[in-house]
Amino acid sequence: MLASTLRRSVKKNNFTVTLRTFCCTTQYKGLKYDNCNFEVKEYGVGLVTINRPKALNALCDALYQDLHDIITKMDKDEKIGAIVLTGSDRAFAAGADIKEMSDKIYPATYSTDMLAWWENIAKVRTPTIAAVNGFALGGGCELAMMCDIILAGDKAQFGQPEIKLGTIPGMGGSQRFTRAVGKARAMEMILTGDFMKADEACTRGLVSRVVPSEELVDDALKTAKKIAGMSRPIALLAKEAVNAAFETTLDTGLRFERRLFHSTFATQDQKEGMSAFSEKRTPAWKHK
Ligand code: CO8
Repeated sequence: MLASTLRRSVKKNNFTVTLRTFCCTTQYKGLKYDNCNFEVKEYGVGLVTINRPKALNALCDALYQDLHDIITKMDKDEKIGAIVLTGSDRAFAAGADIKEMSDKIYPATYSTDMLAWWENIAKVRTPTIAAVNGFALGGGCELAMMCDIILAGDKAQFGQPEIKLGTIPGMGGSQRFTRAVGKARAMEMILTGDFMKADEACTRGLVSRVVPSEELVDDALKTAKKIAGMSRPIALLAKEAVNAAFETTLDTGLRFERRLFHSTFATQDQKEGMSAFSEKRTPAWKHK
């Protein structure tokens, strides 16, 4: 009853505001974070905006807790089919918080396995898009690379400048950056600390597309909406298949892909998708 009342008001009134009200009546009610903002769009997309402007969105521990909390909630929400993570026009994130890190000593970094928890963001099963405007440096670049797709605003800059601080990437930069752009360029970037502009990042395959920075978040939301409009279990299988390419030999990966492909025939959505094609209509996914 409540939902249908709200859905009616959507047609007459302001789309986003009304639906946000609907979302706030569920598991997101009253949630507020110090270091990020979020919205749940009616079309099944979660938008998380890193918000620590004084430090160019530097990734402090409290920011991790906030991000992890909201992204985990969204990941568990069966109404959400894609998550967009973004920052500000000036910075997606300018790295780990240098001031928070500077006094740490080796035994504590090792015994707490410092930074290992950030890998939880890469383990999210829902498809994720990083919408990067401004700086994505150090941990910020690594966080973007934990997402499934990176879209860049035309003024975005990527880099792993840890060497200038007397340290090295610690959250995947030496591995994911190298896989994305190849050894020679990754080596040059990581050894010099130089930044890479959006166009080059796109040419080298680090980012999927470059768009005018003012259109970036809308573009990312549109892409996320398209993904969220697919069958949820099939999208998860597709994501798992692509990710396997980074972990296995070609032969094992091909077999894994084929097994996942076979498993799609156990879903109602495969029947629906193929029937809808034959009947020249839009599929009505059951997400089963
Ligand atoms: N940590 C803490 N504070 C930061 C950071 C950071 N990474 N980056 C910027 N800030 C702060 C500045 O200290 C400054 O604060 P204040 O006004 O109080 O002095 C404010 O943000 C604005 O910065 P700037 O005045 O420097 O702005 P500019 O436009 O002149 O320069 C830059 C922008 C080029 C981005 C510059 O701020 C910079 O070089 N920042 C550091 C970038 C960097 O080295 N990043 C890598 C950090 S190390 C790292 O990420 C290790 C990875 C391991 C995993 C991380 C897990 C979280």
